[in-house]
Amino acid sequence: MYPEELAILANRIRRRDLQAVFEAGAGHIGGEMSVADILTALYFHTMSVDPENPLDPNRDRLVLSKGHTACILYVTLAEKGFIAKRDVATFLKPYSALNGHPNRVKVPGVETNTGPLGHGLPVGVGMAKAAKLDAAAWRTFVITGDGEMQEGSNWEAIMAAAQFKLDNLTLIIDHNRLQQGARLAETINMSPLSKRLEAFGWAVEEIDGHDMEQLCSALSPETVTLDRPKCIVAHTNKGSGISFMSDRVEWHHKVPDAEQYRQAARELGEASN
Ligand SMILES: Cc1ncc(C[n+]2csc(CCOP(=O)(O)OP(=O)(O)O)c2C)c(N)n1
Ligand SMILES: [Mg+2]
Repeated sequence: MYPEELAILANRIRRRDLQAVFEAGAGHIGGEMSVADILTALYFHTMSVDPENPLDPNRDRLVLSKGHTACILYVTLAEKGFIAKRDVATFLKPYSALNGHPNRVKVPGVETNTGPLGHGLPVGVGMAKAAKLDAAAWRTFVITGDGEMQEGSNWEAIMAAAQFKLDNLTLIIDHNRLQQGARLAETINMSPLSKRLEAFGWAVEEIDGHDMEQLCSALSPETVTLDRPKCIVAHTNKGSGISFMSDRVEWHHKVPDAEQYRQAARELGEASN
């Protein structure tokens, strides 16, 4: 898929996510809008996965460590064919497989359960190490939030990945500068993330996390450095694509009312034309 097509698809995924959160009356819409382009690039450009064979041993793996944004992972998996599109409407409903955090037992395509922040990267390091032990070619991708990088477990994993020379591991940090109730800069300031990762022995690339061309290039195997794990610091906007949510901390967990929903849908609709 070309970058322009990917951008249109990402926008459709945003719209479906918005509708699901509105109808469910809960979700993490800000962080879902910020990660939409990253997920779209991974599933429709970079990763080798087969919805007909979700447990193919040679598949690439994605761990969405910022598991609170599960809804947009479900929408993306539905677009890719892992789950039925009509099932997205069951998000958060009783007996639905589509819970507030992703569950690998319930949802095909989900590689590991996430939700408690700070655990996806350690799991991803284990996956990448396993591939190395098997001399297998598949790659592991992990997406974390930037606030999530305050969790100490991530830094143990970062050290281990460098020690194991895991050049088959790519960490994408969704760097939207906001966490649950505040800005990172006012909580524990992680900036500059790139220098920190470099100091730990990683190859680092900083990109605009809403630019499909930059995303595709940074995710491609040609831009991997031999023997080094890679970190993509993706500069994003929480609430990206919806003017009144963009870069606003309250939209971490807020749900739009009917009028806000109509306006947001209008803006996303216009952006795709
Ligand atoms: C260990 C742990 N502590 C607290 C939470 C509650 N929580 C859910 S989302 C969130 C903020 C995450 O911020 P960030 O990682 O920047 O994600 P994003 O901005 O992409 O939504 C917190 C504290 C959690 N899920 N896990
Ligand atoms: Mg954040």
